[in-house]
Amino acid sequence: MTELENCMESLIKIFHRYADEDGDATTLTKKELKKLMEAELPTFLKTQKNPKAVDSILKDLDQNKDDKLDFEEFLPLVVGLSMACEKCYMLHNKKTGKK
Ligand SMILES: [Ca+2]
Ligand SMILES: [Ca+2]
Repeated sequence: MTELENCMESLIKIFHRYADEDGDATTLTKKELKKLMEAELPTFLKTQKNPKAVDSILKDLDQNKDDKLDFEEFLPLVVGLSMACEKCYMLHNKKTGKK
């Protein structure tokens, strides 16, 4: 498998690992999302000063308003964070380049 294929597989595996906790592996409940973010995105979660960050993230992403995230609803979080990371990466490169 290629590096990108591995990344996609990891993403799917991580989603299902946490989604499976209540027996319904197709969706993440708020509790499962919180666990996933605490374990897999601790750095991002630390930058969120709002203690209800997970709640508002869930609300933002939950398209069909069932208070759960399916894989399709979960992906924009990863995409959004990746875009933010990429910006930081570019910024970081620029900064170190200037020095
Ligand atoms: Ca679940
Ligand atoms: Ca939903």
